[in-house]
Amino acid sequence: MNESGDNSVIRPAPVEIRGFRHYAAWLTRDEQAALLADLRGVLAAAPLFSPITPSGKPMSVRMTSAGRFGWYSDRRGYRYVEQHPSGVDWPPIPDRILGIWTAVSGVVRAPECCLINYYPPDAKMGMHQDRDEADFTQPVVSISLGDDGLFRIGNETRGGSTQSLWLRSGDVMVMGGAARLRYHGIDRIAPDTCALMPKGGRINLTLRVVT
Ligand code: MD3
Ligand code: FE
Repeated sequence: MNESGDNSVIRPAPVEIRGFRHYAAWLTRDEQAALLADLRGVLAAAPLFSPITPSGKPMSVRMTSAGRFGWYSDRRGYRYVEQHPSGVDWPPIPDRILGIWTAVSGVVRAPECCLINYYPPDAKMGMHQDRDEADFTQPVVSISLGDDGLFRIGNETRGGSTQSLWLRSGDVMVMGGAARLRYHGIDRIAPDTCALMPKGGRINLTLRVVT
């Protein structure tokens, strides 16, 4: 029996990069497909939308959330809100996703937000910090599905040297400790690098404790 409670899968050991723990190919192909099926249910209840940045431009990444809180942005700024823009509560975080948090996060609190980012092949996400949460001792866990994404990790302040790595379908990352406040972003997606999703693109799930 391994950490995630599955006795038939040998899980890779993580590689440490600037304080991030990168578990390459943590999820099997079958688990990725099952996760995608779970997400179809979430997306049916809470469809993807294009957040507007405080500067007034729509983000190229489309988003939605599951859990008590969802991440939201408009002209008034970035924040967590308790309802989807349609007015409905965010759907619950699927159990399979909570199981991944339990296996890798190393903390006892449960995630309160599962942000679902969908990257069409031409989308990117600029360098930023995740600092809308109340407790930075709680890690962030990220799960990648679909096409490869070029992830860039910097420092706790803007600028300085950065390191890049490709995030592939089934990879899991844990950002804890000093890495929690590092600048990071997605420079580009490599189109048609994964057959998991019929129309291509990349999905990233980020699990966070918000309060
Ligand atoms: C480092 N998402 O949603 S996941 C985000 O692939 C975000 O969609 C990217 O950055 C994506 O905020 C990167 C890796 C990640 C996620 C959260 C972090 C790295 C992080 C929080 C703190 C530090
Ligand atoms: Fe982020």
